[in-house]
Amino acid sequence: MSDHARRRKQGPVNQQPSYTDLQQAVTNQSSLAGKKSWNLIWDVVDSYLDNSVKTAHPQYFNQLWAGQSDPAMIGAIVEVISNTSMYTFEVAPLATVIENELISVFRQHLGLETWAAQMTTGGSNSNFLALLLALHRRFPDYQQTGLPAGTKPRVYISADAHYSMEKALMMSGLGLHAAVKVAVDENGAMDMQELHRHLQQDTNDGHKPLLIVGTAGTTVRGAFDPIEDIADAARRHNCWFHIDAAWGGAIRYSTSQGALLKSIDQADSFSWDAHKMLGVPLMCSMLFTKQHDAFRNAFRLGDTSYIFHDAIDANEQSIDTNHDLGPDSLQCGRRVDALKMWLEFLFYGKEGFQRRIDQFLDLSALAEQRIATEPELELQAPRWINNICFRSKPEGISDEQELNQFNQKVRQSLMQSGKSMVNQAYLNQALTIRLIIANKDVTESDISQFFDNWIAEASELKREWHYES
Ligand code: ABU
Repeated sequence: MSDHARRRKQGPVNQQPSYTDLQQAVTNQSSLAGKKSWNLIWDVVDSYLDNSVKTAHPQYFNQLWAGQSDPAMIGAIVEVISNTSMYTFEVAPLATVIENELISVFRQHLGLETWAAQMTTGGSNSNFLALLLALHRRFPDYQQTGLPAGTKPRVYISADAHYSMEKALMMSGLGLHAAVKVAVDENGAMDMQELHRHLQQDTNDGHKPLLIVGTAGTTVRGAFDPIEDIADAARRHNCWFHIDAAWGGAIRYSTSQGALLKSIDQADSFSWDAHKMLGVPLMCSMLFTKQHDAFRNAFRLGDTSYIFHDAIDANEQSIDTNHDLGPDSLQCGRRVDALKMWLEFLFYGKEGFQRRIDQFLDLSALAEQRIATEPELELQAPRWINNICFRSKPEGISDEQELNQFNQKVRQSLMQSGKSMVNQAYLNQALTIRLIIANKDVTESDISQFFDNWIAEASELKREWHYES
């Protein structure tokens, strides 16, 4: 296993196997089931790891998470060995204490010392929970009766916000028609004039503004919505203010950019995925809220006497049952996501995290400089943090559709050759290459290598392009 872990940082980043080949291999494995063969198990382990994308590779820039860290990886393996669930102290004693301590450490790092917090299954889940908290505060009978008849709540998100908020609206029963997508400015941040206009218009039309979601680090541009202005608007319209900082939360550690999050204590809730920039294995997510009884009010319900014994056994001195984390969670079974993060923190400490985030931002500045010096590359959006949005703009190709096709092809060729993996997205109608620097092992030479790879592939394609046309 350790051999595999080492190899995941070397060689091609991706084997790009075909679906048909993989399906054939898996079907063959299936036909060998039931023989209690350890050889089969190890063959599958080898095949699985050999055919996985090497997300710890220094040429993997594809997602908002990357890399591999030994303390965290050990935590993830130990968590599976212990195989327990976070709902009761009874079955997860040390895990409960570690989770509480980890939350306390992160509260302190983020400057949210007095807030309540819980671990969730991911950023999408945190955003859904934030919506439920907002609903419970506004409609105290929500648990029993759902929405009062005739109420038309509205939820405000920026046009660049993560799609999970729309799923949350669907799951809550509010439906997508409750979503108001607020336009963004030229830097990708929520346009405050537009937000005010929508709030006023909706109030006039009899809707109930319920929740405003500000994003701290949008998925494509890495933009930060104006926190203080949104907080002010939320106060004036009696809205819950949630900050989705799944991606950008770790920027709090940055010595140069940490101020982007300086006013987060003005929000009602704040979500953060530590598995993104802090590089621990997925998942490791948290939801923080200023409203101390919010989790209890929203999530405590049902007959739980079969599992949470604190009410029943309160007088039995011999059983310590007052530390269960389950009652305030939306899940029943829940993994011990805290352990891997706890080991990572113990190993690197706050200073280690600060150095890591500063390094991401330094390398991002380097990438930006390289783009500026290359005549056939262009930066497509101002850089906020460690998202770099660029594209090739080769001489002789000016049609926007053709540029989209060209850049998509370069990306695909790089991926197919296993040289580099980088993602694509759209900014308005223009395809953009989204380079994410979130692997603590990436160095300056890896960034140079990435651009060398990109430019070589683009030059080759440009020759073919002009030849064919
Ligand atoms: N939860 C957002 C992750 C998306 C990405 O990795 O690009």
